[in-house]
Amino acid sequence: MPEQHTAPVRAQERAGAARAGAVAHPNIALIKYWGKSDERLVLPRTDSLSMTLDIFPTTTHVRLDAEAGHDTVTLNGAPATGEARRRIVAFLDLVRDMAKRPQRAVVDTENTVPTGAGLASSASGFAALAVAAAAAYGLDPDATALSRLARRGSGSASRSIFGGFALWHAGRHTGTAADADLSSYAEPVPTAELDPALVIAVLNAGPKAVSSRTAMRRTVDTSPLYESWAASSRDDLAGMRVALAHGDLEAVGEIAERNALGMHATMLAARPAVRYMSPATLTVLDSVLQLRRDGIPAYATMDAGPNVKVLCRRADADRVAGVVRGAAPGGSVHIAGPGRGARLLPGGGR
Ligand code: 2P0
Repeated sequence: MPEQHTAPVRAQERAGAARAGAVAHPNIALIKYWGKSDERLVLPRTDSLSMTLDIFPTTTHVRLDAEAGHDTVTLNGAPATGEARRRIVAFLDLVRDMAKRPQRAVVDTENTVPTGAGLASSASGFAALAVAAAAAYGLDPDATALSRLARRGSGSASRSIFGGFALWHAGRHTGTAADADLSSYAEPVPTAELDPALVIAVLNAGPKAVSSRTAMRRTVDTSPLYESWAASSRDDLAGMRVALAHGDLEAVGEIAERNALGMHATMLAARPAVRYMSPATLTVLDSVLQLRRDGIPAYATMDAGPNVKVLCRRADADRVAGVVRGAAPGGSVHIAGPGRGARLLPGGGR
């Protein structure tokens, strides 16, 4: 085949494939995303920084169906309904718009993380969907474009495109919507040798009372503490980047813990208050303080739920997990390390 035909043929093959599978992992923010500057484009008020995990993968398959009049979405073996379905269909509409292909899709997603429990299932979910849907619809985005696309599904998903540590840029809040959209994406953050673990205490795997989307909107709109947290989060990010570059786990942990507690303080001051922490959360936080008193570097972070994630050295993870398990006998405790970024499964995923 003459050389000049190679690229178009490949593009045609991609366009013809119409089926793809992808896997992505959740991430836990050490510098939190809490608050949007644009709801439709999912632009955050502040930069955030996370570690992608090596546990709790989401696997998603997307197949185009030229005959179908609507999308079929299955989550963990059951038809998706309500808000979950609406968000996935809106995301597919965006991909269809970009690809200029109208076909409806059959989406099948398996989450291994408890959905809606503040463990970032929307991060792994929309990262896997972005990778699979882009491929199925014949798009060929680079990692930055995939991160922007995943962001439109759920902000934190922009970070799960990448493995290890990732920084999500809030982007420019001035100029056109297109400029703002282009300027907000995640990218990998180089770190010195760190060998970190996150010990994850799942204290209540049930769905949360207030969605993070609603809670962050209420916080920005009503919390008198919000602007000061956003300002301090910028300083925290600068300190975090230095701590990661130096491989200074104690500094990483101290900054992560204060950033998370500050975020929860903004919500407690919202009107009406949003409180995700439960008595079990506080018991685990006490056990983390005790670990530090005993000379083990261990630092807590919490998201939009009662669960606690404890950052420590990999070498200390079993001991930390034992202490956390003792503090939260009703929960389950998991040890995660840094995981890989979102990726296509070979052979269209089947
Ligand atoms: C984070 N969280 O940085 C923060 C900290 C929860 C607490 O990202 O509205 O599900 O879909 O963009 O990504 C949870 O928010 O929210 C979240 P949307 P998302 O991980």
